[in-house]
Amino acid sequence: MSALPSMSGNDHPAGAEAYDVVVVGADSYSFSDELQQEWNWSERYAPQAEILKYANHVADRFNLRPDIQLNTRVDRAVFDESNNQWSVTTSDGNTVIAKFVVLATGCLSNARVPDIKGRPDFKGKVYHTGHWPHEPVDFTGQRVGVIGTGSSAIQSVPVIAEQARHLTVFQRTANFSIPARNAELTSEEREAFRRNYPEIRRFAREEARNGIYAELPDRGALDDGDHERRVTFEQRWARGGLTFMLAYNNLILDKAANDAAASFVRDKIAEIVRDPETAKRLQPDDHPIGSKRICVDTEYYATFNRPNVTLVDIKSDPIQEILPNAVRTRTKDHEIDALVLATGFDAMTGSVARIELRGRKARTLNQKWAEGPRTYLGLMSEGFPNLFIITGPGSPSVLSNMIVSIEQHVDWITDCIAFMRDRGLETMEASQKAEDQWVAHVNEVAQLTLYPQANSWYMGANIPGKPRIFMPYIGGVGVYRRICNDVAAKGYEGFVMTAAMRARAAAAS
Ligand code: NA7
Repeated sequence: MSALPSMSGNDHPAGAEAYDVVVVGADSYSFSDELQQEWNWSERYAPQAEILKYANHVADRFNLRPDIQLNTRVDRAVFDESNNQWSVTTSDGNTVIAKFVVLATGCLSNARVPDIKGRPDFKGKVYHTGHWPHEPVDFTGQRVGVIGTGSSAIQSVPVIAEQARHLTVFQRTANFSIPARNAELTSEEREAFRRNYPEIRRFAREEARNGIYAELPDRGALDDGDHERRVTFEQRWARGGLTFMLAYNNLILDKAANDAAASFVRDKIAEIVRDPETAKRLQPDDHPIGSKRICVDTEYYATFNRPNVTLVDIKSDPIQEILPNAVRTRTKDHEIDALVLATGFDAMTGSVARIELRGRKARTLNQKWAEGPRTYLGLMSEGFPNLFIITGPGSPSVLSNMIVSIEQHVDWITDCIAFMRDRGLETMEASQKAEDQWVAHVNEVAQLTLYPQANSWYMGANIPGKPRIFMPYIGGVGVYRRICNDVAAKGYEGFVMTAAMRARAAAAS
């Protein structure tokens, strides 16, 4: 295994084509061995353009385009209990009748634009990192402001700083970031992947906690002395990437272990950033490392050594309004020509919430989820028959390599629909009891970790008014897969299935 390049990362493209920002690790589809043998990944983190090329290639190679209707927004989907069908209405006014609806609406696809006074009056261009233009963006000669310091900002800032006349970064919360150590893959490394794909895929699906091809050591951070621990963290830092958090098996479980990792990264920031004041501001001190999505970067902290980059701490000097040519904080007007909002997403539930989904008794999913999302296995929600969710809340989802989890859900749902067809079953939905038990289990395991201690988007904390609930399932992708398989093997235990006749009779009575 050690002969293989390490696999990690499933970040979002932040700077898009224009920046050539490197973002995604060797996440790729596993459903076709021919596909994975053919494709030549260029780098450890393929850039946005390459990922888009791959997606287009897959669509063409498997002749998927005839089955995809692009540029179509679904406004509402209503379940008709009299005939057990969904009626799906799109924004162009068309309605489609379907027996099953699968929500593959994405966990980080609903960009969040903060409501800052004066924003509409800003005279320059405003970009959200989640809606980056497809054509190249060039900031040469401009004064640019970036609001936010999550993954998207951390990847964009070094690239924008190279172009901009001046870059001002408005930071509310400092984040932990690990060097990405991106590099071109050699042909030997590519060959090693190709030869070992069966084992790589097996390991990622069945053994890895988060679907990443990286082993979790059987040691905790405090099992090592100070020197050994430092050496281990140094090795992880040198290797780079998200697997820093897998240096020990208890970094996200044990506060003292976590503190050791956090203080190692804080020391690194102090070593890299020359101005002690700026270094201090960049050192996170209000959440355990990894409890917010850990970031990976290329020269993020070093960028603050550049003379054309300023860091503004908007916790102590809050943004008051946006003027036509500046961001006004309490103490100063920071003049800018362009503004980049790297302010994140209404994660996991945001895209689903924008669709008017009506299940039994015309109740909407938003009404049902008013106190937080409720699902059984993340796959279905009681009262919404034949409605499946891909990587929904209550499944490993964003805590895992997304493609591993997406493929598992797609396979499970496909098998389930085939099972129903073979037996003449018409509806399937989560039982109330199974859902309640699963929600309790998801919460219980989350509480065993340090995750709930951060105001993260995992908790819904970045959206004003959103219920604070740890949304993904932390039990691990291997464990979760076994649970889903067991449920299926027991005839979809915890789900209620009805035959066509019975379903109609029940609806009529
Ligand atoms: P994130 O990680 O949610 O980061 C958003 C950043 O924007 C974060 O630093 C926020 O500060 C900041 N933010 C959000 N709203 C505001 C307002 N109103 N004012 C100032 N600052 C604000 O989103 P990303 O796009 O970077 O990454 C999302 C995921 O994509 C990432 O985790 C990877 O999985 C890929 P805060 O921390 O809330 O104080």
